[in-house]
Amino acid sequence: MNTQNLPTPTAKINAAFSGYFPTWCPGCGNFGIWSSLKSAFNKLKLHPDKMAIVFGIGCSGNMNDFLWANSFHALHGRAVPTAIGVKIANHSLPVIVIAGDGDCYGEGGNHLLHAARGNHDITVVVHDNRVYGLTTGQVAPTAFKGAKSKSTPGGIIEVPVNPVALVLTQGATFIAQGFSQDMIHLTDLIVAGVEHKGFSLINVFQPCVTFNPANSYSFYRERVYKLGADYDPSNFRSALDKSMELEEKIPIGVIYKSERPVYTDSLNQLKTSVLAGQSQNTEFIKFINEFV
Ligand SMILES: Cc1ncc(C[n+]2csc(CCOP(=O)(O)OP(=O)(O)O)c2C)c(N)n1
Ligand code: SF4
Repeated sequence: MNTQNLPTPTAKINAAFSGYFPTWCPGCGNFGIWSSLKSAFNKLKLHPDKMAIVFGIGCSGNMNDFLWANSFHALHGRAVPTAIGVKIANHSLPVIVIAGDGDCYGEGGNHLLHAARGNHDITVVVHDNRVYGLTTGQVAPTAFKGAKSKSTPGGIIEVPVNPVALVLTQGATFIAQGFSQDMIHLTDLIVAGVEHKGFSLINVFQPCVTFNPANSYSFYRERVYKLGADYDPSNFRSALDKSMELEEKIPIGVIYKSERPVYTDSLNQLKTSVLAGQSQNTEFIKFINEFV
């Protein structure tokens, strides 16, 4: 790779393009999410050094190479707990997770609900393509009942995971849904999610044009509708009702927003300074060295 193409780290440059071009299939919905994230980070004036992104494993997680920011490519299913660790180490940093539905709702599902319970102040952006893209087309947790895939040739038996209802009932304080083709709308949702103090989930409908032709761009264009000004996202019951709109018509926009203390606000150790800058780290290093 020609490193001359990389952006120079000056104070004027915000988190954006890394200089590496995506390797996704032509037409993949990940392109729209990538563009929206870059626009959102620039709108938020987030310098790459002043934020942290944790990526899952998947086609979605491969964005690690295409965005320029402090980042960590976590194990599959472990992006959320890694992000929580980063946030506790430096709670002044905006921390964002970028991962697939397999990563967040399958192998990492347990972590997601506990992140919501704790109101950990992280923003989780899920590429919901209803399939395992990177491993070439096995069924994912959000696939519709009966969906056929490489791993379910006779159709999936289980009902789909409902991400919005799941995190809503576990205490998430910001929940939104977007569509990767509507990039301006998605950019605004990402900005709002990062600005929100507390756990935020943005579930993004992302066509996988190679392994999931059933949930195509036209499938979503015919079904998604934007929540209007008359919708009140602070109403838990309304949000629960919206979370049940899964197939015929699908709401996009901010579905739920509320406020309660975030996890790190309750830790006395973090009252004076960020953990990463505190002196006990020296003791910690001494402690670790006893085992080396
Ligand atoms: C611990 C672990 N389990 C399983 C895998 C294999 N694996 C890699 S990517 C993936 C699924 C990716 O699907 P998803 O998270 O939906 O992301 P996408 O590729 O669709 O963006 C799996 C099962 C792995 N790498 N590590
Ligand atoms: S396999 Fe699907 S999700 Fe992965 S890059 Fe191709 S279209 Fe995108």
